[in-house]
Amino acid sequence: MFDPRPLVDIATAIGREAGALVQRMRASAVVSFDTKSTSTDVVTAADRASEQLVRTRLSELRPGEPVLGEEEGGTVVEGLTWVVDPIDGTVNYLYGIPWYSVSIAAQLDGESVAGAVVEPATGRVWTAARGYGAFLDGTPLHVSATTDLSLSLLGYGFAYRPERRQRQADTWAAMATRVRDLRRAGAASLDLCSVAAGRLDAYAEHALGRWDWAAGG
Ligand code: LIP
Repeated sequence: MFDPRPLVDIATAIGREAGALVQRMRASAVVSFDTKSTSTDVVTAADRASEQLVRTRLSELRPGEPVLGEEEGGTVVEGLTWVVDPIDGTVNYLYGIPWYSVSIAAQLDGESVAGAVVEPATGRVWTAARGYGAFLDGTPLHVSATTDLSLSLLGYGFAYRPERRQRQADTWAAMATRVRDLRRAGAASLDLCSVAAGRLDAYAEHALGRWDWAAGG
């Protein structure tokens, strides 16, 4: 029977290395960045350096296995694909808000089977393996028992493109009177981990990148 746990160990080890790199770069005086789809969709030098490190280490530890990364692209193929967000929560990272991650997942035929979400700012590591549960620093996680939408704490997010943001804001407004409350923390991978830990009752965001949700989901 396929055991995904060794893939978690690899994702964790490489995620920690990349996390240490982005934290070192964060400590530098200036965080250099470019923009992508809009003037607010930033990519820092640390995003790029992190993805290059992850790709290099995966080629060493898992030679020949394809990688899909936010900054250098790639595709999900049949069989095993590594899905990488080198810094999820890039705007938080740019502003010095300590809620960002290095997110690495292994997907089998497009379905996540193993993942690690590393928090560089705190050193915390969220892990999961299909069939073996989810953990924060080795402690088992459990989702909340909330079943009533009106008593649910809902995590939410917004895309970068204005037209999509408006539709998301309309949904956010419509949900505001139907749930306990809303939270927008800015890193989907960690927000999904919060659901696993019962710190959010649910998370919703339209049109997330696969790299945003692959490990946290
Ligand atoms: C971010 C997501 C967040 C979403 C942001 C952005 P990035 O990913 O984690 O949930 O609301 O728009 O997509 O760009 O920091 O990797």
